[in-house]
Amino acid sequence: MAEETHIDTRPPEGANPDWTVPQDWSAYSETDHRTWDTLFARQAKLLPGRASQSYLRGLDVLKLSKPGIPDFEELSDRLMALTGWQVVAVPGLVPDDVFFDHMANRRFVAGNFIRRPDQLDYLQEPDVFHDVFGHVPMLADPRFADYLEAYGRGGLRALELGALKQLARLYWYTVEFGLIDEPEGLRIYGSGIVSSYSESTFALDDPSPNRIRFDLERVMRTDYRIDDFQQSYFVIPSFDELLRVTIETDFEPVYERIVGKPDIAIDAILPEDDVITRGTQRYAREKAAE
Ligand code: HBI
Ligand code: FE
Repeated sequence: MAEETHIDTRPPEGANPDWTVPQDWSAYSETDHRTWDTLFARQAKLLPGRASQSYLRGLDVLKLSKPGIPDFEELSDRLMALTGWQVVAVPGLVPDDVFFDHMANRRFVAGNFIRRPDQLDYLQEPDVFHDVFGHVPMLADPRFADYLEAYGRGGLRALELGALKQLARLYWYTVEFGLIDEPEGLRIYGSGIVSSYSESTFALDDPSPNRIRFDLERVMRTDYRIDDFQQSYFVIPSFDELLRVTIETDFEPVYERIVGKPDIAIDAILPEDDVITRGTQRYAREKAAE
């Protein structure tokens, strides 16, 4: 999730000052574990040939196909050995500065709750399926692991510069809803897509959304929506390139250049865009007509 979060700054009852809580794995019910298994089985059938090689490799090396909700301690042991990241449990959305500080220290915050069986297809807050199935496999990729740490550091800086909106857009259009151009074709690496049954198809196959080659400044100016499919997806050439752009670019001059320019609408295509798919926006029009 990468929506500016308005949370009061005190951690909830029973949470640590950094908002972490024990995962309390033994407290999960059979229903909780079966919900994870149902969601996992649906995506595991759908994603080969759709998700990026790196995502599928992460799913495999982290042994996430084991039945039931993963135990964060076991998962963190495997992840730590691969890229130095660990998964820490939080009760829900945490304040931006807390979120960025964990990320800058290679701690991925994951919701410790799971959606109810009647919420299979959508929920607002990131639950353990969105966070662990969606985000964690990519943390096994060394370049992406470096990218997310750099993002965490950049987030703390963006808070100082008042540029959170621009940085949250970068997160949204890469970490949450990013596509990558692989030799076999476009593939998904964004967590919001890989953890969604319907969007895993929509993002690659539907003629409705735009698919535009990634450009840092373009993405930082582009609005997004948190409650429905995206109307534009941005495509990176490789994780090396995404990391290079993020590490090498001093964001301050980028923020200064952008601050005077208008935001770009979620369905817009600009003359300078390198367009892969000029979307029909049929889906958005039909939703608007509802
Ligand atoms: N907290 N638990 C949690 N998960 C998120 O994805 C998250 C968050 N707080 C802030 C946040 N995301 C975004 O607003 C930042 O990208 C700005
Ligand atoms: Fe997320």
